[in-house]
Amino acid sequence: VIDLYTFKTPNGRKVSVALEEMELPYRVHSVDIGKNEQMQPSFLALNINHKIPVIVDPEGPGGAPITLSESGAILVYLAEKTGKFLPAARRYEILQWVMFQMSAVGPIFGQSYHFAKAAPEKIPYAIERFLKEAARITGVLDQRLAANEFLAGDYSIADMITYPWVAPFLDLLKEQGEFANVRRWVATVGGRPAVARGMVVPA
Ligand SMILES: N[C@@H](CCC(=O)N[C@@H](CS)C(=O)NCC(=O)O)C(=O)O
Repeated sequence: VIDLYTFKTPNGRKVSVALEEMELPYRVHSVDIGKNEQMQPSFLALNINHKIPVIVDPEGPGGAPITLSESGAILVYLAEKTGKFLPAARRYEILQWVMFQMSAVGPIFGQSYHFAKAAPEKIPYAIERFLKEAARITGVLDQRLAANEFLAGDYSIADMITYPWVAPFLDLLKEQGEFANVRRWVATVGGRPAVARGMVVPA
């Protein structure tokens, strides 16, 4: 059984969605980052970068255990372990969109949320800079999804990794654009039972 260390955030839910989609048995360990539990020595032993998600798979490559952080690496690992959602024919396009998520969608949406909602001080320059960039990135996804049902060929880890950030953010970006193709894709991906199950982990 895979141990998943996670919390109710977009980055954590990428992995619970993937585990549900791949039908891999897993055990959930909630790490409350609101209470700084990620700073406890027992968690730092799993990830010196003190961030969820982390998985521990006792049956990793070559049968040896593996401890893995960084959601992009985790999703590639799980896809290769199961042979699902990363087909060879579309591998590099899927990885392109996985990396777009990891380098653009996640970090910029995270900063947008921080400055627009969480920051103790409202800094108009920062709010505008990050919301504008989040809207530009969503516009890129919208263009891609205008001509494609999913981000890269059939439904893949690229969609699983992007959905948990984009679905809750459409509301924050409602003044920045309509993003009709992204909305259609959010409805399709969000309608998958495995996605619905993964998005409520940890309970
Ligand atoms: N690049 C990382 C980002 C993970 C991340 O930002 N995790 C946040 C929660 S969503 C966290 O654990 N923050 C706690 C901290 O930084 O101390 C990934 O994709 O796995």
